[in-house]
Amino acid sequence: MTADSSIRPAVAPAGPATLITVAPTGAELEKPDVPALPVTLDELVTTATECRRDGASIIHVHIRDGHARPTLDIGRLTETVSALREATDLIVQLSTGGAVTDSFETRLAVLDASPDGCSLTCGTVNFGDNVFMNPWPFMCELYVRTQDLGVVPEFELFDLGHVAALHRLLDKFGAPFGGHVHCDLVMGVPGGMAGNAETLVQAVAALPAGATWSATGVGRTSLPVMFAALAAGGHLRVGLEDTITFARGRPVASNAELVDRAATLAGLAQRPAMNPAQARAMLGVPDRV
Ligand code: KMH
Ligand code: ZN
Repeated sequence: MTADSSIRPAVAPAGPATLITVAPTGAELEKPDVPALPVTLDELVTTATECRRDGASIIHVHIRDGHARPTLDIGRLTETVSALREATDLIVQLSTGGAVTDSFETRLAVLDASPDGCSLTCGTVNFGDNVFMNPWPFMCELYVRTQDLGVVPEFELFDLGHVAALHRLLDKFGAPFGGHVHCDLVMGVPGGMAGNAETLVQAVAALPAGATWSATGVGRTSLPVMFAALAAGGHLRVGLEDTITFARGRPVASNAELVDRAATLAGLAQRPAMNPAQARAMLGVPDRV
């Protein structure tokens, strides 16, 4: 057979590249229960470097104190942002959700650490036996602060009602810093929306026009949500914050293996992992000066 530029490859690219976010730590797990959890700055930087190598473009960051307990200490957060920037070109997204026990005041102050981005949850949700509080006035104050300080928010949606609250927020205050709306569907939290393909399709259909989105399935919903997200044109978030079991009876050995699996599946879907520069362009996150 002769080469012919009009012959198309048998497997055409299925869509845009895949943004992979790693959420390595969270605020709920304890180090003795999950030894692979990065809780020191050194462990976090090593994790970030490995995850960047394996296909992540964003790191969603919760930090711990000297006793490995969750903290929003502004000095530690600032040091963490600069250490991650020194070691990698990942987009550094700080959690403003913190732990369910954190005050609104300390959650708002997270932005003073000058991250590239932050999470912004669009409503209160039952969270296992606890309640993750995000009342409307708090959401508004946090959103306006992201606009004033030039931090790109990622809208965390744990429930379909959060999608409605996102529309309300954008209607009232306009576009986010960076000009682009990117959401993360956090699925399968006990108390939030279910982690399955039917729910994902409903949530995606309700998103603002032009928004991009990632999805993460908590616990055993991790794989169904990942496959559904890839099929529906979405992006992926993985990490120990959301999943501690790699396969039945087999704990996750490292965040990097979750990123590696996500990148492999994205590649099989003909939507390979994007790099941080591509992610910045898609999300409207400015280059670092
Ligand atoms: N730790 C949860 C209570 C976020 O990072 O913005 C909230 C959370 C969401 O993880
Ligand atoms: Zn988080």
